[in-house]
Amino acid sequence: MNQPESLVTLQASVHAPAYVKHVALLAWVRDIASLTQPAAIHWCDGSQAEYDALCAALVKAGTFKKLNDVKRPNSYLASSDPTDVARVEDRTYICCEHKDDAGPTNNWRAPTEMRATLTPLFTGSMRGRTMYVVPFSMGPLGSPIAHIGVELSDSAYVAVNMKIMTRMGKGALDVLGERGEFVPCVHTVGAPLLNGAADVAWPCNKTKYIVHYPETREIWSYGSGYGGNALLGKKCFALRIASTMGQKDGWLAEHMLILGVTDPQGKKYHVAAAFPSACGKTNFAMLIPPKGFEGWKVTTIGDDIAWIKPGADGRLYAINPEAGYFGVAPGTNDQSNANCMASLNRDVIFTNVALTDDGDVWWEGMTKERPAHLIDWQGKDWTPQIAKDTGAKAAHPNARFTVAATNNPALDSAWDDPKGVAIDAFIFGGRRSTTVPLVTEARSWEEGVYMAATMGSETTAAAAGQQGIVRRDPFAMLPFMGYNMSDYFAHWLALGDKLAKSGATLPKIYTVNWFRKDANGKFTWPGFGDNMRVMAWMLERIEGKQGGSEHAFGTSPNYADINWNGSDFSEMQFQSVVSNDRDAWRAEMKLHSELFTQLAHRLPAQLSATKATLEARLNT
Ligand code: SAT
Ligand code: MN
Repeated sequence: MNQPESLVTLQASVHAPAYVKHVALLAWVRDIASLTQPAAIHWCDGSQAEYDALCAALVKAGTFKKLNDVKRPNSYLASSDPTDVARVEDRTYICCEHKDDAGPTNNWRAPTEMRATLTPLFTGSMRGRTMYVVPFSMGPLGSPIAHIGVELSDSAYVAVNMKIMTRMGKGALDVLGERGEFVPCVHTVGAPLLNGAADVAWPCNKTKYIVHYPETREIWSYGSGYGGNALLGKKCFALRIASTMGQKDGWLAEHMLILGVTDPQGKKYHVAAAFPSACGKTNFAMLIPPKGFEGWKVTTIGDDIAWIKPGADGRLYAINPEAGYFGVAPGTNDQSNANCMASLNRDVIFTNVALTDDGDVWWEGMTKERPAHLIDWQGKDWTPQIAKDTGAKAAHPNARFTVAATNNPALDSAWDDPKGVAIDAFIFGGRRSTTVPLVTEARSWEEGVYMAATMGSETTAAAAGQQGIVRRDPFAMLPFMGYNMSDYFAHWLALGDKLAKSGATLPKIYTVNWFRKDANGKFTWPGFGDNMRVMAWMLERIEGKQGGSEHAFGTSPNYADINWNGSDFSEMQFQSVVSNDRDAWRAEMKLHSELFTQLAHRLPAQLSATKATLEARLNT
């Protein structure tokens, strides 16, 4: 078939392969190229050959080091600029027409104002660099739950990470066809190479903007090459933009892992769990049941993001929109997460971990014995003595691995199923050294939404800024909400209402806290595999087969309600992780009040009513 002449001209001007037939895509690529003025355009086909060639080019550029191919085949280490190591929440913007629609928890600018700020920054921002056209599908190719995006980026590091993290390349363009809808994502490191200037290993800019226009479904990211700032399919699309799509179309985009649990009788459950960044989602998603839980099996569907839609049967079906894991390396070891360690045996991109003398990687907590010598994440010599004297970390606390889901030995057989899996329980957890008990079952959907909405967590290295500060992190979505937080609570309440009215059984809602500490600052609960004990209690509760004690906030297990096979966790220790201290909770409720004051403008009345009921219970 002859192509219309205009299409041929467009393809030629943006160097598109002949298979690209989407006129609006071609026109957009041309427009962004004329704005950012790259030296070349590369259309990513997503092939292994392309991945290998880009990685080789990154090695040549000094961005990657190839690791010892015997110890860690086909793997690389990237060391970032020391100022570009985490998401930048204070530089992240939701730019909708009305400030109220972004709500008080988001940074807001009017779209016209933000465009006026960004246009000069993006003008010529890719000069001297290649612009990669990165088409990707969030979700299984062609799934009715999936959506397509195209990222234009001047970073080859982004292109290769997107290959692992998404279904990237020609397959996504095939789904898009000639007229399909895609979310346009523009990313530049903001470091044009002028007059043939030499490049640096990790180009970036002191000025950073991570910008979302929910109404036109666009993402513009400037100045950072790192993680969620630059891999725009992840937090920017799959959470911030997708949450607004879900609000409009009746579904949920959540910061949740998804796992399958099969009991010894062969009955399979699916659980979705929300935790803030760097609070153990990857570990929980790959959990290996402990001694005493023979016959139980946990399998991974996703470790970070869930897209959840009501099915015709009234149940909630979840897919993992991603295809890989961008997980925290420090603390990962054969005890904490053996499945993860096995996933990392080959085909990995590490960012900001340390390099061993034999060309492998190391991070704090990887082995009991620390290596005698390393090159740290900033390229400096590191020894245990230097660490002792200066406090220098071998790996950055937010050092990451990027690896394909298919490397995970515990991958669930349905992980790529376009239908998704039906969710039986939602879990919400924060990182709290005090106050919040190990596990609580909400008495109702509303009470569960209240507990998720008021969740607090101590901040981690996943975001730039002070660490260890308790902040409210509703649904673990504070940094990832694309619209007004109060409207989001209302969306959850309305969805529950609608499903209940249809006669469906709603998933049960639980809150957990693996992170209570004792007087010496040590974690009391062993966590990791032992979290299975808590999960088994939840699943037995769903079956109506397990007891618990009701308290002000819901139902928690008694010591005897938990399976302690193979554990020596004592009843006294258990009491110290499930206890509800009245004074601590009164102080906590004040923090809920602060949140509700902040969100008052559109806060659903049911949540204030639930709060009043809980407070009355607390005071009796
Ligand atoms: O950098 S990411 O946003 O991808 C990781 C995280 O903070 O969860
Ligand atoms: Mn995350």
